[in-house]
Amino acid sequence: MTHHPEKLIKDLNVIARDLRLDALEIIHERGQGHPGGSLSVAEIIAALYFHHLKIDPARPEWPERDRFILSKGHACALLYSALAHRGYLSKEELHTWGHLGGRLQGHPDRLKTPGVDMTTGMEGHGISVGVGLCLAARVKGLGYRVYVLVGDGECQCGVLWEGAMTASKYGLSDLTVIVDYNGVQLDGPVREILPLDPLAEKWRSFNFATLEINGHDVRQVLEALDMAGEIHDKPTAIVAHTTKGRGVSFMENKAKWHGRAPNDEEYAQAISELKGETRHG
Ligand SMILES: Cc1ncc(C[n+]2csc(CCOP(=O)(O)OP(=O)(O)O)c2C)c(N)n1
Repeated sequence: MTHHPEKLIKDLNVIARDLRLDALEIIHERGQGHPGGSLSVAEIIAALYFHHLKIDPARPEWPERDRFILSKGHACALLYSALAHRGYLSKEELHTWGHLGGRLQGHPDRLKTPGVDMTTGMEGHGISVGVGLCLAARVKGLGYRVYVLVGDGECQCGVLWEGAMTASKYGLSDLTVIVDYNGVQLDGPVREILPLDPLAEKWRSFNFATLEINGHDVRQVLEALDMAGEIHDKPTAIVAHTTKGRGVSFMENKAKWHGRAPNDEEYAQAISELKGETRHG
């Protein structure tokens, strides 16, 4: 496994913070969006887009590029922020999110936004498309890998497990599923609505190599992604324990902040906390 230098970890943590700031800015500006599930995936997306993925922003359709599917498409404020920081979009365009006729739709649209590999928003389907992309790579002899980020609430969708079974049937070792296990879904805690535990065992029983990590620890994220690359006979699932609303005290672990934009006062408080100026609660 590669050793990841301190500087890389530090840089990725700064990027994760910047992505949170930008995501909240555009959610606030637009007056809608999904702060909770965007804030929970900042380190995962930073690690992927700013280190791990084999991508080239100048060639978003490069056939050999790694694919990333944000299956929990409602968290696209964070993804769009990453695409802007990584050079797929300008910072100005980031502020056109949701504009009629614009390239940044309310949920990710593969046909409109450079850097988006699957149109998502209806949860449950990212793994199945990821399976198709992996099989296509085999047929075409292309050497890319496919990463699918799913929500824990999303793991309640039956169709997700159909995709998982198929990935396992074909031994798709180029597929890595990352579960954002933040414990909260749209209207309450996952364990109360439809419990998933033991989640890692579920993935193991579907014949995935399965790792459990702290999804806010950039080093653990990078190491898990590396380990997935060393498995050659089956797909990998990374169960990443995270906090919904991570970094903003009054949003953390609150279903209320699943799909609601902050007002001006809440936004100012959130930004000051993310910048490390204040922390309430
Ligand atoms: C098939 C489907 N059903 C319902 C929804 C509406 N919906 C949007 S987000 C969400 C909750 C998702 O929870 P989770 O996957 O845990 O997302 P996170 O907590 O990470 O934001 C729901 C039910 C949807 N997008 N797709």
